[in-house]
Amino acid sequence: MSDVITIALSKGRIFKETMPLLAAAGIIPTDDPEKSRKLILDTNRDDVKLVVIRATDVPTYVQYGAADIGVAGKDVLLEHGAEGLYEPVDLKIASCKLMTAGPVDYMPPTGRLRVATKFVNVTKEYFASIGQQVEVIKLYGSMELGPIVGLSDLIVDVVDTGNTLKANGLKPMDKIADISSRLIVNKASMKMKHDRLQQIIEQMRDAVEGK
Ligand code: PRT
Ligand code: MG
Repeated sequence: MSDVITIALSKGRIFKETMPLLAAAGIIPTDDPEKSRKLILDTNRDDVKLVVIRATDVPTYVQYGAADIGVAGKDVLLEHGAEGLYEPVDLKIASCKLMTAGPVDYMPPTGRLRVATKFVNVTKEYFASIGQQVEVIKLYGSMELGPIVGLSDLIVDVVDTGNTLKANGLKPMDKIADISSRLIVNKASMKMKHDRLQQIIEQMRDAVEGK
């Protein structure tokens, strides 16, 4: 039904931290994503549904209009490219840093630097921007293993407390970007469902700013 507003979210920290902001916009899910197997959650509003998907898929759903709006980490948006998306509000949730990291006793290799990451595009751009030739190795998770098993010299990953790096004998090195989650909006939806979307955007923005 084209009249429905669909909001794309991932489980976990983004879902948890987005709930109070959605509540401020008068939207409350009637299913719990951690308990339910449903991928489409109903809300207190007949015209609003939530789709709960992988964090990295959120920009894709919104880009193609499968969801009208969504919440995605800036890390995911940088990697995706954010084509066809508006990014009207920094929600200031799920904050962390996108960083390079390496062994605590890191020594640069004599040959070409190898970097393991799930952020292939961002990593290539970053090292190009500092004029360093690298070989980027795509992984889908547990990047911290890379340097331990000799797969790579460095990794690029998001870091919050740094405890995961430390527990694996790694240290944070250079910051690539400060990260927080952003509200993203499909450009066509913004025209077609303008008034209702604008209201949700404004109410979430006010909630972020503590108004
Ligand atoms: O889990 P899945 O593969 O489905 O996707 P995901 O890992 O991208 O999703 P999720 O829910 O874990 O993260 C969603 C978003 O939260 C990310 O895109 C980031 O924008 C943001 N975020 C904030 C983080 C962290 N903080 C964070 N600490 N995402 C991941 N982490 C990881 C970190 O890489 C480390 O492995 O959590 C672990 C603990 O971090 P430390 O530094 O506190 O030890
Ligand atoms: Mg995760």
